[in-house]
Amino acid sequence: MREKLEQILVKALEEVNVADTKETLEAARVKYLGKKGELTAILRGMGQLSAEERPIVGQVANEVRAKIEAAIEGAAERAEAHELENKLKKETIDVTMPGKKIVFGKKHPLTTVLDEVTDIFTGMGYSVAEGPEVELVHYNFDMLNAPKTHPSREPQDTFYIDDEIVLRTQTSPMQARIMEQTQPPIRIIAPGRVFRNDEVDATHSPMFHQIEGLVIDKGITMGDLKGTLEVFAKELYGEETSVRFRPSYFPFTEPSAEMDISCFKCGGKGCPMCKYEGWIEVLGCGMVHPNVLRNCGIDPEVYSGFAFGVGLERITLFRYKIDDMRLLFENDVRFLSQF
Ligand code: 2U9
Repeated sequence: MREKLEQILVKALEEVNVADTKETLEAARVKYLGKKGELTAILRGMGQLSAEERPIVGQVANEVRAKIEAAIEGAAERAEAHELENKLKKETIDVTMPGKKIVFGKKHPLTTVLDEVTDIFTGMGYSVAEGPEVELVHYNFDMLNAPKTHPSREPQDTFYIDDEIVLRTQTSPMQARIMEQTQPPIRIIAPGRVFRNDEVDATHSPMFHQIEGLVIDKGITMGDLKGTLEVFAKELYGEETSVRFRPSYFPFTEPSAEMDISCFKCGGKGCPMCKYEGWIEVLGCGMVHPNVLRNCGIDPEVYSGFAFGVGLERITLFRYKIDDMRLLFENDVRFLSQF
């Protein structure tokens, strides 16, 4: 039995000495010292030995176990160092290689212009309000003084979810919600997506963005409207920009107007950009209709206000001299990264 033990020791040490990974060492440990290992099998068979032999063989077996364990421990340290060395070799970085180019993203032109418009109005003390794109007919039309027969209510123009719910056609419903919830003074802009049942072409899209503004307070006049929107136009298109207001009609404002800016390309002389008119239409506006104030629980005898609506795509196309709105929605990075 003693010889058997020595043979096991020699074999185990040979195996441990050549093992160079944690896995092969573990396999050797299980093979010799594990529950079903060779050394354990010998210890189990010791019952058959005579009383004199048992302590001697027991002592040798313990020495063999201790030697194998010590060898495994030493080999484990070597294996770890060896593995680390291999890993470091594999992961060597060649600092002379050229670096990988990092491609930085850019803001979409619509986002850039929206951010600029937001800066202009928050600079004048406005807050930004956002509301639901799927809206009740009540807020989208009824509260805004739109007659029951108004053509914009027709399904040819508006996307209906059911009789009472639409995809909003303007961001005005949001402003009606704000007026209903809060008492003046109110100074907000409401940017967001709006929807119209339109065919896609160079100047139309069934989804576009609007930025609307609303100011309600005591003593607000058309003079405040004109002054505010002139500051807006000059900040967005340059100090040399002039504005003019033409009478118009919206159900929710009275009087209503459209604002033109002097052509930024020809300075007002006339060119293809402004169709030789010298002026370019940029937004609709007006004094909030007393019926709208009343609908929202605000007394028109005490308060007055103005509102405006700007098409974000339209002002972005002008801003960057892009001639087709579809380019803003195709998401071709080669095109978008120019701005
Ligand atoms: C409330 C009351 C009044 C918002 C306004 C416009 C004029 C306007 C659009 C036309 C096409 C902009 O370019 S467009 O997308 N809008 O012309 N919008 S006044 O008036 C409001 C808003 C909310 C409660």
